[in-house]
Amino acid sequence: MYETIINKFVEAEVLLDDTAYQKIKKQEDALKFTESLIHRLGLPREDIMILTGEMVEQYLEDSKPGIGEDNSKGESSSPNINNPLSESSTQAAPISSAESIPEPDSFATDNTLEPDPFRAIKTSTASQATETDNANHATETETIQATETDNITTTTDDYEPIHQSKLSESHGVEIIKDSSRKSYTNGEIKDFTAYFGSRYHKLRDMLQRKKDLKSPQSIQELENIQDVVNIIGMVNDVRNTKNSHKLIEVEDETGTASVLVHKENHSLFEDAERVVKDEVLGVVGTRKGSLIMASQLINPGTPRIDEKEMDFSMVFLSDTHIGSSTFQGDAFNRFIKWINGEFGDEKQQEIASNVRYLIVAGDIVDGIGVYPHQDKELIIKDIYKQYEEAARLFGEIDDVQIIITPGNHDAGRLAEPQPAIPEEYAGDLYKLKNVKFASNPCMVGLDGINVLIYHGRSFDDFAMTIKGMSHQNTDIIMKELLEKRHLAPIYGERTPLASEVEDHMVIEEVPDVLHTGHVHINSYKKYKGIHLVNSGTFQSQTEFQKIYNIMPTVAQVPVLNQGTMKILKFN
Ligand code: D5M
Ligand code: FE
Ligand code: ZN
Repeated sequence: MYETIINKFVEAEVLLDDTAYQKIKKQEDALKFTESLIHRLGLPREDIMILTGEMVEQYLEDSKPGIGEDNSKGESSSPNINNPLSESSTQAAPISSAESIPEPDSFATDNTLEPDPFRAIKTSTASQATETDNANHATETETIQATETDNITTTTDDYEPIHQSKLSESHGVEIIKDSSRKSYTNGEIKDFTAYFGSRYHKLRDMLQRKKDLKSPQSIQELENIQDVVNIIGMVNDVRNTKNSHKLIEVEDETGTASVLVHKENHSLFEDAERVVKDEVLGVVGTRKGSLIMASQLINPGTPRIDEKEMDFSMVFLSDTHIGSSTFQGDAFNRFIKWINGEFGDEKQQEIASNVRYLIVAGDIVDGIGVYPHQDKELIIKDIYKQYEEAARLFGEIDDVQIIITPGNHDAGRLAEPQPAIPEEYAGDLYKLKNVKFASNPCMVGLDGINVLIYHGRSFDDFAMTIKGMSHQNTDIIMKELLEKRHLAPIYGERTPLASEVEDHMVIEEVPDVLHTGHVHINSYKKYKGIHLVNSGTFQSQTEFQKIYNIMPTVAQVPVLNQGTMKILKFN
């Protein structure tokens, strides 16, 4: 019942301070009292109002028969929009000091209007990576000097690094995390609960390492806390209020709470605009009734890492879409020749000679029946034959270790985490001695450089949900994934997620490289020492992509050559 009362005030954008809340609770029919009080407050107002105990007293006074009627001294007081209670009373004094934010006395955290130096969700100040062309007639090489995109000082100083990967002495391919073998689900509801429980606890552990969240309260406990509150919750819902503030509903194991972010608190509001459903978030704020006025929204975050030395190169591919009539076979053959050291100028051949690893991050083949009328665009209409062709092409690559992970066009389970492409579909590929298969997502160590590989299906959800995010700027989304420490937080939209007993999509270890694909558009940025790379495609624009106005960057292959990113063009 008290929740209903609170929700009524939330809907009306009225914050209750504690004395008001206590007084309302004491009323005989608190719900009815609430309704008539809200009615009296009137709607709409320009801003959120704070209801104090004094204002409730005043309302009670005014409601008494006879009282207030003879207060009029002939002056007609004009209605005060910020103080609707005073409309019925010419003695507005006790009420008039308690209205809209910001008001230091009634709004305890007036410092929320100041930019907070410990903010964990950061404004993206992405500066474009500068590109230098080393044009060549055969192929083109671009060295991309990534400018750092983050402000170093913001989160690192309140962060205790967790599990940072150390420079491993290991050589060769080490599969650090692969969910293929662990993945199982019987689709029961209890798995669903276990899945979100696993997500919550993994991320809560990370959040509790933050200075401001060392001893968070449970939501249930909040009722007894007057002052600053710190909670860790999973986001149930995020929406705009009538007056364009942000209302975030969070949940922990003890209950739910509504968190309000005021639109005039600009930097915090920007953070709130990047909040998505089902992420796990730390909230610091002040309690007003059961509503929390946020002063900080805190992400699990990613610490800055030291870049490791590398004396070799790794090549990033994805979305080859073999089997599609739009697969660019000629360009791909040039790529194969280059990686084998038989194509390109001297410099490019030298890069090729450094290459030890090739990662293919999903959509190796075009698959069958992935979208309506796809068969019209297929040159190979049999999934087995598509993988045979893939095996023929990748089989031409010598002396390079290849790692293949699935995408949404590949055979096998579609729900993420996707186990490795099953051998029954890709027998010939499995026969190749230099090919290893892993899940999507997975973490592999390549001579000690840890690469987190994720196809990127959740980019569709971010592009759809968050202002300023799109398929054209996946680097911004990748930064957000790292800060949220989750590869696909939004449940139930475009990214199918399997409710496993454990959430394998949590980014438990900070990688040296985050490699994604899916959007068919190359991107590269460096963020906190981490290389963020999207490897584009070898498929020209499809009819489907025409509808969505997706302009792919075709046959442009990123190569991390001894620590420096270069793009080689084969079209
Ligand atoms: O994805 C190829 C491109 O199409 C990529 O940019 C994402 C985009 N895409 C994929 N599915 C959708 C939907 N349902 N809506 C909008 N855009 C989409 P691929 O995985 O290769 O098909
Ligand atoms: Fe694709
Ligand atoms: Zn895809």
